Amino acid sequence: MNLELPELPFAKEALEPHMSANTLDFHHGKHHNAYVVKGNELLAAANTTADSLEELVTETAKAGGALFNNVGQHYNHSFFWNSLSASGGGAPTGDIAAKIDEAFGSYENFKSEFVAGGVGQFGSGWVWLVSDGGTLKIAKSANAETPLTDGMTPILVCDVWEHAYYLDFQNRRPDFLGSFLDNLVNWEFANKNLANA
Ligand code: MN3
Repeated sequence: MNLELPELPFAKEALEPHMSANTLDFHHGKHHNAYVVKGNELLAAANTTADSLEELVTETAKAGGALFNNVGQHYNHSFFWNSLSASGGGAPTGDIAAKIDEAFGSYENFKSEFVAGGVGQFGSGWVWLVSDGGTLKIAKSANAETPLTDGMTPILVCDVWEHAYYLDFQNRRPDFLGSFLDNLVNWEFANKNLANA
């Protein structure tokens, strides 16, 4: 099995001014690419029978270490690019809208909890919307960790490592998270994941 850097599912300038082409050049072209290159180097020396990325994440998570760190980062970043859309942001549409109301009371409550989750993730990591046995929840993970290995189904993710927002928002992580929800979040992707949860 080989890791492959996915093409961004939008033009590099398409998310401006909320996420700049410069941020994507570094974040996708350098940070994510480095996990792919290093992951493949380590995979060449590893014995794995996994035939999907999700299986590989679950398998390598058991041992942890450098291979998992690179594979997990590849999975999380690939999921993050799909969580973004040039025509995204704002209140949810489709089935996810009712599921969010059911779990959080309202979209406004969901928004506060998601932003608080991302702000409260100390240091580097991720804030997720997940389905846990059919119920939507906010989850946080550090570094390469992912709620996939806790048996939850990821629905959406936002990267809260500084490299995700520093060029556009400097140290203002809460503003970045608010802008992710207001301008970029891809509800179509969320609905697709919900349907498979
Ligand atoms: Mn990142």
